[in-house]
Amino acid sequence: MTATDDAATALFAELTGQAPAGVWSAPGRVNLIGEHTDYNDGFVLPFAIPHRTVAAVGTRDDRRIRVASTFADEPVEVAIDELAQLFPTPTGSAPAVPEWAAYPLGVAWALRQAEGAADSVITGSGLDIAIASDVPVGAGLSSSAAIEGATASALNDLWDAGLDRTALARVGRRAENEAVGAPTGIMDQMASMLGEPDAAIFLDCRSLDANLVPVGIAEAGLAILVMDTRVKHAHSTGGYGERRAACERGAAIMGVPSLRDVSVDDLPRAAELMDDVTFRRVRHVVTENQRVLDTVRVLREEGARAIGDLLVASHASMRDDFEISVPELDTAVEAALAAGAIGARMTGGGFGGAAIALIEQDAVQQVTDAVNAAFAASAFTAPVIFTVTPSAGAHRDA
Ligand code: GAF
Repeated sequence: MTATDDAATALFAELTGQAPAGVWSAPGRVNLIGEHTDYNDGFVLPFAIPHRTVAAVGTRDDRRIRVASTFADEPVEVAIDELAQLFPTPTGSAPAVPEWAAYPLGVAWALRQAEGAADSVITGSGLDIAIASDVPVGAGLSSSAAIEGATASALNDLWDAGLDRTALARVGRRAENEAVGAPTGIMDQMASMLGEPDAAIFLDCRSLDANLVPVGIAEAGLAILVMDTRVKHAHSTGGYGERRAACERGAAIMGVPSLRDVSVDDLPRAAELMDDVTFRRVRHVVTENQRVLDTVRVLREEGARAIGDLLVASHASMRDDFEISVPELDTAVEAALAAGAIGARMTGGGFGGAAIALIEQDAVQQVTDAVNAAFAASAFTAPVIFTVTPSAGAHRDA
């Protein structure tokens, strides 16, 4: 049991006066490379991080669900049969429950309708769910997918739904899209469900075929540094949806179902057919897909030390073509590289959040100091900097 397991279990006891029937957890993620490619049916290469969200859950016999969290003042309680009136949240509206509660309640709603779920989900018992987490919120490290993964794993067991990990990832994504109202892809949920120690997940977001790629970071004497800029972002508002719409526009102009079907060789024709902004959005996605494929090949053939240039090119493409970086992210990347990082890039949806740097293990302090100094020189809020290693996906802890 971890400290976060203990926090969720203590909250459950405070809420119910009892011990939970079980404790489930799911991790956040770092994306090594492949940004904004998931909803374009493309390729991504994320890995699960050691930070986890924990759900301590027990059944109750009145067909009501109560959710409580260490980061909310009050629990939220609804009747199971009311879920279908609460969700889906109409496009552009706020959820009918506090946003944090829309994640676990949205999972319960989506799981009851999931394709392939056993009929027992319809008669499933009421639940008390107590949530604790050490995944930083709003840092681009998928705290949302971690809540969804922990809750979906618990409900899958307690309601005997019989869903596999990919189906549970789909449940989480549906909750995020339709209950919370964030138009995200499926990368984060798949990373949180499928993570394994020492491996990244090479995911084809069209087929959902997932292959583990050993990253060998520690063996190569390297480390991955996360630099959380503390610029908060949210994907239910603004820029994320606009980028997604630009990608759909670009695919329509090219006459293909999604940008996955556009290759680097098609880019000159794309440049002739569309306006400059749409073209640059398309060029990011098309070249980023190729960079994921190249990174997987280089990792397998040459090892982690050889992927630095691909990470740097990915960041430049997000900064210049997709325009989802912010000055704090650029500063973190530039300062890390100047201090000797092998590669660095922002990770996640952008508009804030975190960047990662691939560095020598013995350079952790040097790079940390350099990034802190660069933030201080620009009068930015001090970043939070820590190392991560690829870790296990969702599981039952107790
Ligand atoms: C966010 C989304 F949730 C993912 O689906 C993905 O699109 C990512 O941004 C960008 O790669 O994390």
